[in-house]
Amino acid sequence: MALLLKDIKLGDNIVKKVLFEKHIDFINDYGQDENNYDYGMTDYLRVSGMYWGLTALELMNSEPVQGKDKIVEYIKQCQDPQSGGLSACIGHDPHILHTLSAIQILVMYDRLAAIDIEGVVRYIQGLQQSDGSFAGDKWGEIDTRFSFCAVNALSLLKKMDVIDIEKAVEFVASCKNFDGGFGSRPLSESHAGLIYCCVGFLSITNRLDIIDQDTLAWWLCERQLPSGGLNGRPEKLPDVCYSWWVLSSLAILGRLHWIDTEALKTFIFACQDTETGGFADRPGDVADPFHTLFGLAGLSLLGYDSIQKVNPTYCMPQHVIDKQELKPQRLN
Ligand code: GRG
Repeated sequence: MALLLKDIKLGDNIVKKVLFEKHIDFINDYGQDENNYDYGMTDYLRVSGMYWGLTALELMNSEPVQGKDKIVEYIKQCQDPQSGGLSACIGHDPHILHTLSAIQILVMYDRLAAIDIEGVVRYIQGLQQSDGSFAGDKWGEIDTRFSFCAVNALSLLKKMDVIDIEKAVEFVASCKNFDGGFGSRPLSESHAGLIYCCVGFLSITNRLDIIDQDTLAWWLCERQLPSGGLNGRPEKLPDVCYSWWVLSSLAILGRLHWIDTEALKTFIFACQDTETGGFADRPGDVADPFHTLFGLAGLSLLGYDSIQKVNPTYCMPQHVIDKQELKPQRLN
């Protein structure tokens, strides 16, 4: 059966540069009005949303207008004193994803001392299961995203020794598919987002050797469509966020040059909203901080001038990772 190729057609008037000022204003204005309907509706992802927006600002060499103290104070209030984990917003249950996002922000701002780090370490350690996998929270969902969140956060905290790394690697290896990709659990379909998590996990644990490197890099290159954009799996539309999930994986595997980088740059430029600022998933859609971070981070990997260099494993500015003296594995 033939595969269906879904794609979009790019317009003619693409602005082929990054509209820094507009994007900075867009991020600073986003979600500032606590009485706004959208503010309440995004409670469940707030701390991760803060990581997307604040990292985007850092990559654009800018600082948040509301000030770092206010941000750190908010994060502090999201820590659950009992479990040690952090939640998406004040009063919600803790989750490993928001725990990672909080750690990333605090490391970026050099403010780790603001929270109970021992509590965080205990929380993450307690989420590891006997088969090496990690649950996202106390309710027990298992996913390779959470394995990545665990080693990402623990490596930033220099506490990798509290988990069973060998077992954790065994679980991620059991999620590898015939096409070289990885899914969320054993036998789950390969998906570029999960591949980033597994490749990132293996670069932190120094085990890129378990990857079928050429097969996986081929699968990742197959994600590029005639528009230049990348999709996350076969028969899906391109989305600017895959400029991160796919490209960072290729960068870690040392095969960034296997795709048409100029065509991808044009696609990313086309996703900018030239009126409101910010990037959307596809040209003409509504912009948001998630797609803004991953559009900018993708351009950083492609060497765009005046965007900070981003680390492909951590999705944080390279200078922050250097300061932490972290050297995730990367192939040439
Ligand atoms: C530190 C950057 C960073 C991330 C933390 C949570 C996490 C780790 C990574 C998420 C990776 C992931 C699964 C991304 C994919 C998100 C997405 C757009 C899924 C939808 O996929 P499909 O195939 O639909 O169902 P579309 O058409 O949207 O691609």
